Amino acid sequence: MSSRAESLSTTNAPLAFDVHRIRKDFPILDQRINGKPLSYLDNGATTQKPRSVIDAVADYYRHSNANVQRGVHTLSERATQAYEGARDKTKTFINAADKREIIFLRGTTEAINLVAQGFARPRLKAGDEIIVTEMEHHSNIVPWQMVCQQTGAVLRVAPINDAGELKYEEFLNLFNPRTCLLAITHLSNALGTLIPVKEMIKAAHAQNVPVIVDGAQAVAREGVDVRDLDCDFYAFSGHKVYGPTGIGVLYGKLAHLQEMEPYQGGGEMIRRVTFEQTLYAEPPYKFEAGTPNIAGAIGLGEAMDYVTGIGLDEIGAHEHDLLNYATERVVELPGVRLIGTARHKSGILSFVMEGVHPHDIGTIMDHEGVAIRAGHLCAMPVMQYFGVPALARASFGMYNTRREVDALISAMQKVFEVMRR
Ligand code: C6P
Repeated sequence: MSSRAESLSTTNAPLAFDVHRIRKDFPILDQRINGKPLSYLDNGATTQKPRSVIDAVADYYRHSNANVQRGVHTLSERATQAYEGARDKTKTFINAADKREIIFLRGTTEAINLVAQGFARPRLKAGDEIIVTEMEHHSNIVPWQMVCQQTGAVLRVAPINDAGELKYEEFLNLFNPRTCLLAITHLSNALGTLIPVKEMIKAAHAQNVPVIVDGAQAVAREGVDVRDLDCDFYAFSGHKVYGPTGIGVLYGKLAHLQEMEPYQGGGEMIRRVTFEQTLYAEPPYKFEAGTPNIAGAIGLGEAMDYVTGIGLDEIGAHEHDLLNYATERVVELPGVRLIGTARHKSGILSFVMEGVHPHDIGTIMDHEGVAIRAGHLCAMPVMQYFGVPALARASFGMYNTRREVDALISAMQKVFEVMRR
């Protein structure tokens, strides 16, 4: 890359934010795919891992591997300390009031299912209503449909407009005395729309309606303060915040967690078991049945340290710069339509190209070394709204550069070239 291109890559980023130094922390980025330098633009699906996270996981298996909470030997104490240390870090990362409010699970999907089955199901009666938005990921639709089927409750959907923004007045009009829960995304994975979660939580609480926020896409981009948001529950996945797969977090207000039913039984989650009766442990252990993903939690703690070290404001500013730059360049291309043009967006650029199926876009781009996602993005209702079978989506992470956006644009030109031959 020329030094001019290098400096262009970071023109609008804050001074202290050095994307090239950051890139060196991610070993996977330094490779060629199909003979071209890798441009990894699929961070909405999963983020890459810095060396410190990879090392922390390997180090745990090399030096401290043991089961947690049960052993009296040194390794078990070490593992327990590291696992609980990760819980402390998570508490700080999202500014929870108490570490008992942090439950480690497999990811966002499991966290939402736990709230659906453990919190909503025992409370819902036939005719009660749950509100979601039209831009939800399937993980924030299907668990609610399942609980509606089980209880006779009804799903109500807050509509979106052509820019992919929530129709706020119509959202407010959905509330009525039967409304029992609001389940909303913080940042749409298909449209990149940032919705006004804080305002929506306030509106729901004014009607005594608890709120769960799906933070899968927001947590690595916006910075989350659960006390400032005042959400009842917040769900996210470790692998989208530069941590390992198979580990995620449900934050819940302690009072809710104390009342809530566990939805899996087994070891670790009990206080006393007899054949007549079982007494459950206190939160968070009540919800962590079985041996947890200890290495995953440790890796997630390390990822949070890494992200905090770089600074979420800096990461957010850098990704906004990339999104703005990419948007400016994409709108210049004839035959390309952006899907998701909300005023408040973050990190995600979805589009369709005239006469080309998104899967072909993805495949041709891969030949150019550019990794994007193509498909329904687990958001079929969004596809239905925009009348498309699928989307192509570039999604940015802290290590992406303007040069990679340029590679994306060249790859898009290549797509037209190949398909119009
Ligand atoms: N979205 C994407 O490419 P899990 O699979 O549990 O880690 O996360 C599920 C999930 C929930 N909510 C939102 C807003 C999401 O974006 C995701 C995961 C990936 O967009 C995979 S479909």
